[in-house]
Amino acid sequence: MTLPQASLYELWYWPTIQGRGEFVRLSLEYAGLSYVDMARRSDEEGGGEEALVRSLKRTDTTYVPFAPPYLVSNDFVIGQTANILLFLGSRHGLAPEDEAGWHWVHQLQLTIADFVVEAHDTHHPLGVGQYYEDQKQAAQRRSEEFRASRVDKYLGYFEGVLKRNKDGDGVYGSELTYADLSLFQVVEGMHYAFPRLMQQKRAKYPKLQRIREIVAASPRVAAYLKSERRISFNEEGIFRHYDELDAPA
Ligand SMILES: N[C@@H](CCC(=O)N[C@@H](CS)C(=O)NCC(=O)O)C(=O)O
Repeated sequence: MTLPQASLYELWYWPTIQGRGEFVRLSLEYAGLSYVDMARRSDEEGGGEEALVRSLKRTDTTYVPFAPPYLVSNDFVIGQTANILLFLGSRHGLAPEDEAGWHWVHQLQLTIADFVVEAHDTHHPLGVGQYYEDQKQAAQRRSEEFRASRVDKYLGYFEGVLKRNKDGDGVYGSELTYADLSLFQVVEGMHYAFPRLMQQKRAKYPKLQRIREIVAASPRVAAYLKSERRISFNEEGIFRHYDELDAPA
């Protein structure tokens, strides 16, 4: 497969949301890799949602992904967020080189993926194909449980992982990994979606707050966050703010 431009990678993801694509964007940006966010191009240039959907029927590879995000490199096409990050991390210095560390960081990324599903299901507990407005009651009940037990279970787990690493600020060793970039995104997303809840919990998770600050201040990510490439959080993505789903005032 030959890329049309001098870019290393094509990223295919929904053009108007951060969603799961953001975990990939953050790794690409942090590592300073050249990529084209394909569906964010204009319709004339071959971008847009329809182009993304059409691209999933691609015939130039046998490795057709099930859903976005997916990445195209000169070698192959690769889907599933955690898998893409494992690939990028291994190739571009964002994953441990030793076997145990390599699997450990992948394991953490898969746990983040589980958390992302649960965060998404707070506003869509009955089904992705139905409007939020048609499942508001169920969303309230689901969010109550999420806030009461699931958030602390996951964030407490990640805080413990960070605390146990005595060699650096991230989840493993002295260097940041793709899982640290993903934890930044999770904390950002949670603050956007559940601002009151996260304000109450802030002091419980100093290591997570620290990794959030470190990633945000890293020069390439800082430039990215200020750029037009960073799509704002909104009510189409995974982390959505619905005031009624947040902790009571
Ligand atoms: N496990 C996959 C989930 C992919 C996924 O659910 N993608 C969403 C957008 S975030 C999508 O467009 N899904 C279409 C579908 O499931 O029909 C991953 O982590 O990449």
